[in-house]
Amino acid sequence: MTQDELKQKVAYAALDYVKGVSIVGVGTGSTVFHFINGLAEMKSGIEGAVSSSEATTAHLKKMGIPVLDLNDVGTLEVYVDGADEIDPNKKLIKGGGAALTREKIIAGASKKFVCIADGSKRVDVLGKFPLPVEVIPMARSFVAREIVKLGGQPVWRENCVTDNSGHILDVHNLNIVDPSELEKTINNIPGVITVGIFSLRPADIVLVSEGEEIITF
Ligand code: ABF
Repeated sequence: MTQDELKQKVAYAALDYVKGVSIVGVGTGSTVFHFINGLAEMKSGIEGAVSSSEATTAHLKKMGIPVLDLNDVGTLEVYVDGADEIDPNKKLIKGGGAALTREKIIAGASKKFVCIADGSKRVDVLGKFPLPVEVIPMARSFVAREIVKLGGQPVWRENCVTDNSGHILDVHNLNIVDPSELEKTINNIPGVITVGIFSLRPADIVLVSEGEEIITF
């Protein structure tokens, strides 16, 4: 199977978790792209979706799924999203698609976070994938210097402006042994909008496609 077929397979497996749910939180990325297609196919019973990015909003609308404002719907039953890295404790690195802030908001507002990915995203220790950090543009250099003090090597993702008008630093060379601690530390640097470690609010269920198999943990 190609990587895209693996993404589609796991995305369709996640449809089991949204049966009977009227409003679904929807993440961003190429795996979620397939999930939205699946959602559109089984649309009966779905009132609408809360979207984590402009790209997801556009695809949801194209597939005929109403997009709702998080402020109008309260707590969500289920949020389905991908990840860039997943550790054995369901802690994640996200933000490769620059949608981390809205993704973290929806994860926080959801009772159940179902993470979907192909097997290549599994790691023992987070940090091989450069850690995305969204920052207020004027704080970019300051935040970068603070991150250097923590041992990381930040690289400005040039030509990337997020849906919230933020900039992204991709931090290389971090071996994230205590993800919750590092999440709090980076969150506390003035000018940081969101750090792409999802540890304080990890996934609740991870579905991973490995060949023909779907592994759940
Ligand atoms: C988003 O989609 C991100 O947080 C993450 O960067 C990405 C996952 O990538 P893909 O599904 O395209 O492999 O949820």
